[in-house]
Amino acid sequence: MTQTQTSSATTQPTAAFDALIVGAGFGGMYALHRFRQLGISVRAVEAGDGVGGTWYWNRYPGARVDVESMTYSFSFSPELEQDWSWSKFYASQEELLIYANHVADRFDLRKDIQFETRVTSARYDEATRRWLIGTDRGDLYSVKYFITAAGCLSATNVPDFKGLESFQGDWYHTSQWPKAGVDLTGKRVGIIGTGSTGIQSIPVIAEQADYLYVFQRTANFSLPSDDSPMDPVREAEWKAKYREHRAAQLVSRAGADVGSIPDRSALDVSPEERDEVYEHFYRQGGFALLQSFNDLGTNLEANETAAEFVRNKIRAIVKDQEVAELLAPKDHPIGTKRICMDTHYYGTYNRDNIKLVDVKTNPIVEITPTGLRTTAGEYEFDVLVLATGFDAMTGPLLRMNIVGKDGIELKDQWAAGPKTYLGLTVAGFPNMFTITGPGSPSVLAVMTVAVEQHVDWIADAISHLEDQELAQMEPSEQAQEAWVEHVNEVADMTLFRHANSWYLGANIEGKARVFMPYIGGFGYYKEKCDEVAAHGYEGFVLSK
Ligand code: N01
Repeated sequence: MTQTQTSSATTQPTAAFDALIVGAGFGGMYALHRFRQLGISVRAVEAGDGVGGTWYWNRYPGARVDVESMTYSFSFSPELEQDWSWSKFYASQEELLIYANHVADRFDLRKDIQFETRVTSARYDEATRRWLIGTDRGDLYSVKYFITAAGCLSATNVPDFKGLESFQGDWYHTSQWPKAGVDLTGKRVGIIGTGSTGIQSIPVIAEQADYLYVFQRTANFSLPSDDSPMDPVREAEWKAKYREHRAAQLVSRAGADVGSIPDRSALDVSPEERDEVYEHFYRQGGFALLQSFNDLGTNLEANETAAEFVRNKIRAIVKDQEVAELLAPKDHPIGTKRICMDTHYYGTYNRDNIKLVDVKTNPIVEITPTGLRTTAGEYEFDVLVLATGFDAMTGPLLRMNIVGKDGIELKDQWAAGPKTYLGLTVAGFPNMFTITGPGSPSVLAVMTVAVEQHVDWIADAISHLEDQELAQMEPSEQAQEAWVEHVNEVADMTLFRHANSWYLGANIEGKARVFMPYIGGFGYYKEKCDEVAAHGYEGFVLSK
């Protein structure tokens, strides 16, 4: 196994490893731990100065996970599971970052992570059958295996607002929030964006700021999330039965052990009974409401009953009915954009220091030195917050300038949308593995479960290659096409194409509209991956 320091001439590799992992979020951390066990030399490269990925970068006020903490944690170490205690049902960003750091310390990960280093290029060298990975620190690593764990929502989207550079106050993108925090006391704040991030941060910012303008282009559905402390009884039950819960997660639809699946349509019951069912699940908080009936994701008429139930909740909470109507989404079925989870979001609009500005009807014209101008008027504020999201899924990969065999650039290969085999590999890019890549359940599954499944599969594939003394593995075009077709086919069975979402790349100008994650179910997907491996890596070309 190679781990050598070599010369530092610019075109010569500066060091060689068997595997290089991009990113030290949850995926990269587990990959590092798991690959070390294979006895290969491995290095992780991370742009931040610490571990944690999403939870390292997204320090905006109110940041919190939308999956129950007991579920959203690593399963690879039963000792870790037993030792760790979450203080809340849904952990805050702060607690998740502490957890990530605990894992890094506990498994001594930091010594193999190069922090404050961003991968800027990756080129497959066919002569040596190795990847050459360049960084913004001048490294040029030669590696056999190139593993991307760069996250699905890590490429920040700062829209090209006219005049942004002229703004005289401070502006922040929520995913690059300063570590020291931002004191908004006494400040007039403007926030653009009402996705999950905006919806989580608006109530917290409104409490601190003197005045808050919310610039909303599209209203989103948000459901209340449970902010209560961890129930010791529930924690004890999970800890006693962790293995059973984990096994259930692995065969589930979205990587979460949610109990029984409903077997009836929303249209099979009376409106009164339906609303009672919705009320029951709404009170549970989180995603539960979307699992009230079996056809909310596939039948527009059924979906509309749930959407209207939530709109009525908004109308009941928000006192000003004009504001309520603006906040009530009417342009997409509920659940076809990532559902948001909030704490007192709608109630925040009853405060007297907040104003909702409709920038769909009256679009933003420009950012001015003192605020922002729409086609209807001007707004003055001291601090601008951009909660404008990400170039999702493909963004983090394409920003690395990846070049495969025959000099083919990934950005060209994916110009009409990403194509992968199992969301794990790409034809023409041998020995490159994409943890939670497009075409895998990724953002539609609990992330910790999704990354562990991918890392385990990749580790087995690497073991196979090493044991058989094989030089490379890449999917055949045919296997890739068949998988892409299947990914599209299952997406077409749902209502997801009815929304202009980042799942489809619709939030980025010029980006191809392709439904990127795999929606056929995590359990089925895992089975398929296992089957491919069990059949000698069916669909792959393995070569000496
Ligand atoms: O980003 P988004 P996000 N002018 O893309 C608006 C995960 N997450 O960071 O919809 C005006 O959803 C844009 O408007 P529109 C979760 O998976 C999870 O909020 O394009 N507005 C939209 O309102 C989530 O889905 C958690 O019309 C502009 C907003 O900015 C994903 O991350 C918490 C604009 C962007 O919303 C992304 O969420 C947070 C423009 N030019 C995030 N450009 C939890 O776990 C954009 N917008 C709880």
